[in-house]
Amino acid sequence: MICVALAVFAYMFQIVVTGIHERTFIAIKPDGVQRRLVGEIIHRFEQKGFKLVGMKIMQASEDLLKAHYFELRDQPFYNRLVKYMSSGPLVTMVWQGLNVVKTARAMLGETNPADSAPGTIRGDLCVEVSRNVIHGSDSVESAIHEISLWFRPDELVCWNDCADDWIYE
Ligand code: DAT
Ligand code: MG
Repeated sequence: MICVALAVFAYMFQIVVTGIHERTFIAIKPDGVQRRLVGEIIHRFEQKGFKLVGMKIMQASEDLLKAHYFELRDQPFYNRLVKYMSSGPLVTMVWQGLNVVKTARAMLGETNPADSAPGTIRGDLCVEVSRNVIHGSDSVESAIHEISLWFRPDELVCWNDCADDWIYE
């Protein structure tokens, strides 16, 4: 009985205090898919120690992309952005782990590849801001919103990661 209570407490502690169940929305854009960068990008997130809990390949409608990029609707590049993002398949994913939102953004690099440090995805794999191969949520709130926009709850998989004990203390 005490063991069960301790296990439940440890689980709740992990969720509430350590935040290892934080999730972020990542999309490999049509240029990333066409340029065969899917494996390279997934490899980086796996190597880091994050857990993949959702993934699909899809061609998104302009309506979905307009909802996704709603905050940018007044930008001069908005229409071109929606056209490019809907022009071919995307690989959409949900990754989970401690501080995954902030860390994924650091792994992506800056919005403009020219400002992105070597070692980041955009710093290593692309050249121009309008072909920057990958999207990542910019805050925990955006991540929650974007995951609900792109995935149904039953498309996300909760699985027991044997590596967790070697990634988290
Ligand atoms: P990020 O994708 O780094 O979160 P963002 O949300 O400001 O950047 O913009 C969304 C996408 O719009 C970005 O990944 C590429 C495109 N974009 C941003 N600034 C642009 C610009 N000045 N010209 C063309 N496309 C741009
Ligand atoms: Mg953004």
